Amino acid sequence: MAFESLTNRLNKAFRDITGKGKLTEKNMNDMLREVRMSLLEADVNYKVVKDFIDHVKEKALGADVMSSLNPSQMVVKIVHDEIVELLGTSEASINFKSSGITTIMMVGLQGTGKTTASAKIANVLKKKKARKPLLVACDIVRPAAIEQLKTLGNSIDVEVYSEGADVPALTQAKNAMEYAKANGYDTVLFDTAGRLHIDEELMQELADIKEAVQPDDILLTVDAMTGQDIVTVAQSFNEQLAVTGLVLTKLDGDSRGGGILSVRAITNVPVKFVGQGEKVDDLDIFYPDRMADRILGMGDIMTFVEQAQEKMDMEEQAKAASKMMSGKFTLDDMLMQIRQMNKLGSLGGIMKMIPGMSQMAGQIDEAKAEGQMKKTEAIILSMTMEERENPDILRASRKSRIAKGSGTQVADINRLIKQFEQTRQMMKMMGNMGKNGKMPNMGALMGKKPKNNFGGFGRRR
Ligand SMILES: Nc1nc2c(ncn2[C@@H]2O[C@H](COP(=O)(O)OP(=O)(O)OP(=O)(O)O)[C@@H](O)[C@H]2O)c(=O)[nH]1
Ligand SMILES: [Mg+2]
Repeated sequence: MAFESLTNRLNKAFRDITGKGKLTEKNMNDMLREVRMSLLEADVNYKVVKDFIDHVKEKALGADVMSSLNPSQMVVKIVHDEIVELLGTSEASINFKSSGITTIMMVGLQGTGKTTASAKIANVLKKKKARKPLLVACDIVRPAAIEQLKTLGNSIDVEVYSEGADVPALTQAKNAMEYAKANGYDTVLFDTAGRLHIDEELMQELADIKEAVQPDDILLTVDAMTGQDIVTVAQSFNEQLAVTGLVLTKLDGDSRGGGILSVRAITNVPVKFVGQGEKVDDLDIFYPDRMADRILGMGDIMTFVEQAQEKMDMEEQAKAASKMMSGKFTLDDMLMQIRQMNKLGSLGGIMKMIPGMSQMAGQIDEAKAEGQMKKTEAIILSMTMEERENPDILRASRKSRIAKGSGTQVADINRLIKQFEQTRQMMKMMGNMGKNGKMPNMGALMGKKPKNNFGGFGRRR
């Protein structure tokens, strides 16, 4: 299993730090040292490691982390995000031509998986993208190469174009384009020959084919087991051919993972696919965040990361709360609050996280509260922006329009407006108390109006 030891070491580093209640500069440095060692041991390029650690440090020392509810978890999240960054933040796909035939050229060193990947990609395009692909056997060097591609093509029911081993690859590539045009193919994949090392002859052959077929994508297959050498190989292919995407192969093997983490960072070429086995179905579109999850090992760590995300949402709430306390709270803000709360989970669960409100959590009728929130949301959504900003303009005719629009009664709207006014008043009051230097006791304030589910949450101390 790829990354196994990297995953284990990172997990240990994280466990050490999250086990400690408080984040100090020392235990953070200890953790980062561990992370650095784990990456170097996994054979990640030293320059990539250095930049990685610098970025993490910079972000971790920023005010955001230190002020957050659980700084240790936040640091783990930063490491996670930074790994996603390293792998490329967005999913990259095939550069399909908007009209005409899309051409994809596969290049790479010998045995890295070009032929297999050609068939795998053709299979994905046919099954998932409803394309009509044609495979072209441009490897006439290795005797069995044409047969190999034909066998693979057969198994996925994709035609293979070949004029045999005696016609130059370049000629065949050109003829294949004519053939594709004449026979209604919309995507042509060229499987090319590999070499043990990069040499001029190979590069010239590839450059000629490139010139002839003007590929929309030049995909370089790199074997995940290669380690750091991947980087050098990828760099020189990229310099000479301007590679548009990487296919990481043999990720099902026992790779240490280093090459994968370095190659994208150094070449800046996105990874488009990952090969995970010898069969034609063993190919995945590359998703950086999923790969990061895999490297970090799901389970524990992901829980930390998710919790940290929630904490960040809470900080958003705190910002909203300060707006509320200045008395500038509108129905639109209320809507945001409701949505934020829905994202966070059950009302009782949220209240438990808020200082001073945990005792009340048990008293809430969840189902009723959820229903009420949905109703409120529907009502606000039926209002115009102007009405949300200034509910005073709501007269009978507007109210009945809103009631119709939201499937509620005018009485519901009156109730909401009353509740909103109370919340706004209370917020203002709390804001003023805060100004006097006395922090209000949220629980006591809320306790007086247990029916009001909306105001006041999210304020941290
Ligand atoms: N386990 C595993 N094996 C793979 C994967 N991709 C390719 N292989 C195997 O690696 C070997 C080489 O694959 P090919 O597709 O023939 O590689 P190539 O780059 O076309 O090789 P040449 O044409 O000789 O340059 C074959 O035995 C494949 O079955 C993969 O993702 N996982
Ligand atoms: Mg091959």
